[in-house]
Amino acid sequence: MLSLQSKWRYLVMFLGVQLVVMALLSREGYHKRVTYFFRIFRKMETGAGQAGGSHGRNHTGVDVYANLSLLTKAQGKEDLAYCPKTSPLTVGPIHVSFPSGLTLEQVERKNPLVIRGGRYRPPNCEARYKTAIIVPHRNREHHLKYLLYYLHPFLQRQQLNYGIYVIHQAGNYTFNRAKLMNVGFREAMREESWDCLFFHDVDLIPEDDRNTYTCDPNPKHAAVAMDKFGYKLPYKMYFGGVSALTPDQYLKMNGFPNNYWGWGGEDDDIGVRVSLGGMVITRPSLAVGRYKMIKHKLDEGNEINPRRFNMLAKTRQTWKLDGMNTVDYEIISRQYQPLFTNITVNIGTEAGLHPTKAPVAKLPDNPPQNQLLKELTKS
Ligand code: UD2
Ligand code: MN
Repeated sequence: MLSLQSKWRYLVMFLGVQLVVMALLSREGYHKRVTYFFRIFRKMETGAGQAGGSHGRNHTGVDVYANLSLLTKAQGKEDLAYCPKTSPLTVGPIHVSFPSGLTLEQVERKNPLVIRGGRYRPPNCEARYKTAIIVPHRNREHHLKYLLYYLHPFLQRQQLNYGIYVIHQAGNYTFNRAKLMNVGFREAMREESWDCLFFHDVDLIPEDDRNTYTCDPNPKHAAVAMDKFGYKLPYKMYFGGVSALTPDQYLKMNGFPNNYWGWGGEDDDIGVRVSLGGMVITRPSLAVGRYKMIKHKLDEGNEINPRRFNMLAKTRQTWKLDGMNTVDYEIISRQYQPLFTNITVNIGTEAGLHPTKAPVAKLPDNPPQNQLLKELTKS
């Protein structure tokens, strides 16, 4: 027979076990509530500095560096098996914010497997795809830092063999995004037979790692849903921001135009070239092709091109006469930096590579890019 005292003891033990079970069951829900709360705060903190903030549905996502610690250097293995068709490291939405004080050294430390020139290959399997990222650039070092911070782990999550090329326009003549892309195409292909080239604005950060940086059977427009446009495609033929082509596709449309100086028009010209080259534009879904654009103003030396509409009306007549077959430039330097290959190039002006008289942009006297390059070459 149980005594009264031991009955109480059993009752207390029973209640204790129940309490433990309840605590365990509610832990997940509790955790979710707490992280949700933190995310709201994080959002309030970062939303203030964003271009347009985060429109559309709530899409916060994970840290882009989460789970990359699973990657370690291979132990002298020679014959690696191909990586799986879908990377087990991708998760979907990525959290993107732009905290101040980020340095390139920090980005380097976070990406120990990236080698000189901004190259990477998966340590434990043979990549199925080789992708080059081409970034047209001048005087946007601040944006480049964030792009590198996010793009390196993003591409590693996708188990790609990749390289990042920054095509830096030398001097202070008018900027020409599309011509820089042609330079990037030729110079990247000179180094490696890339399967796919991603033409990438420096200020666009992908927000979902299922947006795979590989090519499709037709030219792909990847930046379909940007915060800047309320996470919608602004118009059907839009081809700006980030696009991806195989070398064959690129050459089929004679590359990009060289004659769009200043802001605007070149992206639409490229879109028209896709169809003139007998191809169609493919796109990821709006849920996956999401990007944040780092807020900025129109740059000095990239003033709106007033002739862009007239030029666009003539693409059908000009695309075979101007493009990859006519691009002329002079390489000033090629530097294999820890996180990217920097190609500084003179692309001249409309009046040729060495114009006697050309309008000159008022760039800062001591452009930050020089400081950055100095800083990098020191280490
Ligand atoms: C839009 C398109 C862009 C391009 C441009 C018109 C989006 C998100 N992007 O960008 O693809 O078609 O319109 O030309 O809609 N850059 C520099 N330094 C400069 C100027 C430009 O590095 O001084 C580079 C940089 O990579 C930048 C890109 O050129 O992201 C496009 O220029 P933008 O960002 O000023 O133009 P935006 O945002 O209107
Ligand atoms: Mn921009």
